[in-house]
Amino acid sequence: MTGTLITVAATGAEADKGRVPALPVTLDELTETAAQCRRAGAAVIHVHIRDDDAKPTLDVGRLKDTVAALRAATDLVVQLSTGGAVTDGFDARLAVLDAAPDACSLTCGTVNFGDDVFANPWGFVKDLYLLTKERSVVPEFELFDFGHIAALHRLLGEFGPPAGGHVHCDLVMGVPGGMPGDAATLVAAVQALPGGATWSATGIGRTTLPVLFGALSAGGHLRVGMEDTLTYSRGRPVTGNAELVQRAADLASLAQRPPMTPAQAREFLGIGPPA
Ligand code: KMH
Ligand code: ZN
Repeated sequence: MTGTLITVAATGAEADKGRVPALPVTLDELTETAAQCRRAGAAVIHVHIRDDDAKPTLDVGRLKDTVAALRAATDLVVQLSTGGAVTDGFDARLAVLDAAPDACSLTCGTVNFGDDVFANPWGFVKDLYLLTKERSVVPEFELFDFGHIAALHRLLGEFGPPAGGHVHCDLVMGVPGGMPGDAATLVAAVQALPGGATWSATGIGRTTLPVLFGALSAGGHLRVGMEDTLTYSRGRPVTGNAELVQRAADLASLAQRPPMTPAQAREFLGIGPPA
C-alpha cells in the first residue's frame, strides 16, 4: 500500500470572497495558503484564480504569474484547473495550458452543476486531451458521474495513454447533479475505472467526510479544500485550507498511509522534476 496523495483545491470558482473571507483569492493569499498546506501534508495544489474583484478568471498572464509564484513559494505539484467557471468558454479553457503547469484537471463529460451546467462535450474533452499530450502536461481525469468513466475509457482507447504514461483520476462526488458522495457509489465507481488507474476522491459539502473515509479504506487518495467544502463541521466555517489538509493528513496517518511528499507525488503521477 502506498502513502496518500493529498491534493488541496484551495479556491474554486464558486465561493464568494465577501461571504467567505478565509478564501484565498489574491496571489499572496494563495501562496501563503499553499505553503501552509504543504507543511500540513499536501503534495498537489489544484488552482483556480481570481481577478482584482475576486471573480474567477482564466487570464493567461495571471495564470503564468501564479504558476511562477507557487513554484517559488513551494515544491507542490501545480495543477491548473481547465474547468474554470461554468461561464468560461472552451477556447479560454484550452488556453490554460499556455501557462505551462505541471498538471491540469480534465473533466470527462458534461454534468448538471446545481442550477447550472458544467459543459464538457466529447469534442472539447478530446481536444483538451490531445493538447495535454502535445504540451506534456499531465492530466488528472475529473469524474463527476459514471458516464464520465465511460468517456475516459473511450479517450484512452482512441488516443492512448496520457503524458507521463500513468492514469490518475479524481472522483468528484456529491455535486448536485452528479454521482452521490457515499461509500456504495465510491466502490462502484472505483470498480469501473480503467485497469491500472489510480484515484483520489473528494466529497462536496457534507459528503466530505464519508468520501474521505471511504477513499482511505478503499486504497484511494484524497482531495480536500475550500473549493469543495466551506464548513469544518456542522455550523463551523473552515478557518482556512490548511486545517482541511491537516485533518486529511492525520486520518491518512492513522490509516497507516501517511501523506506523500511532492517528490513522491511526482514519481507516482509520472510528472517530471519541477521546472
Ligand atoms: N468550477 C467547476 C465548474 C475543474 O477544476 O476542472 C469546474 C471545476 C472542475 O472546478
Ligand atoms: Zn476545480
